[in-house]
Amino acid sequence: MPPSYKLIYFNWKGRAEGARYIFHLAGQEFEDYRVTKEEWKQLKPKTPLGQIPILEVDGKQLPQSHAIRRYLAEELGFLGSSLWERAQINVVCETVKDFAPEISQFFAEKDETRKAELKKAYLTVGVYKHIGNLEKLLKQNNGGTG
Ligand SMILES: N[C@@H](CCC(=O)N[C@@H](CS)C(=O)NCC(=O)O)C(=O)O
Repeated sequence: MPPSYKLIYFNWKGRAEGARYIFHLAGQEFEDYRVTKEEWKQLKPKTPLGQIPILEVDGKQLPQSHAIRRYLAEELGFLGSSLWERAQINVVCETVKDFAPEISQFFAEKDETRKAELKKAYLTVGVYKHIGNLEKLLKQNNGGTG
């Protein structure tokens, strides 16, 4: 019998969306549990690292979004069939991770004017560098087919 999966995160895409994609791609049922800000205050002290996402597998808790995605990819058959394939997949994962620091920068900014400037700079320039890198990887791997 397959394990029971519960993915716990806020009601937005953020650090849980990759795991949600993996579940959907695999056709694997899971509980997509969306925590409210109020609920989070109660839940936070009971979590392994005081942060979400958390994946519960048969009740066991796994924190850290990258660890969750890699675990699910391996468990659900998306982590390659050789060490070389796995390394190539990890190259894509690391390239996707490169998006995060700039997004976090404007997300965390408290000054609304500065936040808008950082967001605009990211959406008009920064993001294209990372998308360009993903496109290079796609071309180098025959459009993702191998
Ligand atoms: N390195 C962690 C970072 C997790 C993280 O920063 N989670 C945020 C939401 S995106 C969080 O739990 N914020 C609420 C809090 O820290 O109380 C991961 O990738 O899972």
